[in-house]
Amino acid sequence: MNTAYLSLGSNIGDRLDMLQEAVRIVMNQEDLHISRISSVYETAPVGFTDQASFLNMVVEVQSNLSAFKILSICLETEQVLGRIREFRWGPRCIDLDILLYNDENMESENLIIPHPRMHERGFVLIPLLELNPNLNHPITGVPFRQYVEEQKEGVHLWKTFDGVDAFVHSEN
Ligand code: X6L
Ligand code: MG
Ligand code: MG
Repeated sequence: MNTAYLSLGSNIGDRLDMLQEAVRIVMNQEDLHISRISSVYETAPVGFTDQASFLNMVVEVQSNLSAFKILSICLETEQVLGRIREFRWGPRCIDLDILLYNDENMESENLIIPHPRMHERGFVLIPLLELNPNLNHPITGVPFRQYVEEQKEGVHLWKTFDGVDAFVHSEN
């Protein structure tokens, strides 16, 4: 069994509903189980800053699937939810990224793991550390909690749910 962590983000439309729909689609895949979800955070946009604030969260996945198959599930989920890519770093109704796949380090044309900039992004690190405070960066070996110190700005706890089922069934 493999453990992966996925980062989810939305800043267009009903942002919470988009996160919920994405989690529902992913958890309905065969041979893949969402074991835990982080709280939802409201986060200031980074990269391209002149856009709406995001809701971000991280989910922990258990699966026998390869990282490539999980990537295709992420991209298909974005398609099903109607993602339109207008420009790099621009607004999106839903984004699903693979952060970690076990402690593996892989670089191929369309997939790099660990996610190359994850240790520079508070909106990724804070929800990830909520799920697993003792994770180390698979390449550098540095605890992620050491990277997060200078990146807490603009990341605010928005809502906590009592488990995966409570999250996907919550009405808003
Ligand atoms: C210098 C240059 C500093 C580029 C930062 C950071 C670029 C993050 C892209 C960067 C740079 C990104 C989200 C977001 C995006 C999200 C929040 C990206 C890709 N996605 N901001 N910005 N949440 N809060 O999910 O992550 S665009
Ligand atoms: Mg992203
Ligand atoms: Mg992405």
